[in-house]
Amino acid sequence: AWSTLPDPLLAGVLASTDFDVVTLDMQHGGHSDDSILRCIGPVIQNGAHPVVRVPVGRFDMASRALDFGAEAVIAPMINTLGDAEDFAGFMKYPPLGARSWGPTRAMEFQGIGDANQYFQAANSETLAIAMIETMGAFAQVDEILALEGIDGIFVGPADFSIGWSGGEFINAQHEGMTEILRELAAKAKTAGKFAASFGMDADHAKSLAGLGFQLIAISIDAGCLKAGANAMVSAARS
Ligand code: 3PY
Ligand code: MG
Repeated sequence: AWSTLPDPLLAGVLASTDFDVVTLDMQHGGHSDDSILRCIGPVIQNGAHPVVRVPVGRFDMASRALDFGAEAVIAPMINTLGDAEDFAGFMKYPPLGARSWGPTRAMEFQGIGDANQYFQAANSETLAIAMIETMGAFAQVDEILALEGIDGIFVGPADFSIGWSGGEFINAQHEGMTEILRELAAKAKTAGKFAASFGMDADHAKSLAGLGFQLIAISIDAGCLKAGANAMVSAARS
């Protein structure tokens, strides 16, 4: 599920549905440092995995999101190998990266009292997900996937369509991108990583699954609310 309305009650409701994951979106959604801190708890308490998408280049926030209890962080616009290395550096403790110590909330949520227990597991149990959504990123995706500190990629089909069309249009569901998206999911698998993406609706999500994507968002919170409300009102009126 994709959370853009920055409210702990709403994030908790999303987490209580059949979605496995709730992503709190700081890039295009309304989430802030404060709402991330307040929403991760209700997501966990309602049985879903909390993920945070940070704003472009805010790798400091990636570390904070992990400290606050996020299990994975999605970084948008990772356009070069250097971007991916910087992101991984903020996500992983030494010797892999340079994350600074302070996961108070995360340890509380996981019921861990011993600092070393968290420290030993953190690099493998919190996931760094690099967004591949430009042609520059596509050109370097093999190198990005080969980085030990990057656990998976997230293909942003909307931005990707802008680059793929040479700035001609935006269409996250353009059929012409099918093979390149299949290729990206396959590259992730070959590298021993996973591929995630964003479905505009249920049918789009299904087609992404068919291309090999393993973690797929469906619409955004406001879209789910509208679709559910419209379906109920229409059924009642019919
Ligand atoms: C994109 O499609 O560009 C995205 O970032 C999806 O959230
Ligand atoms: Mg995008």
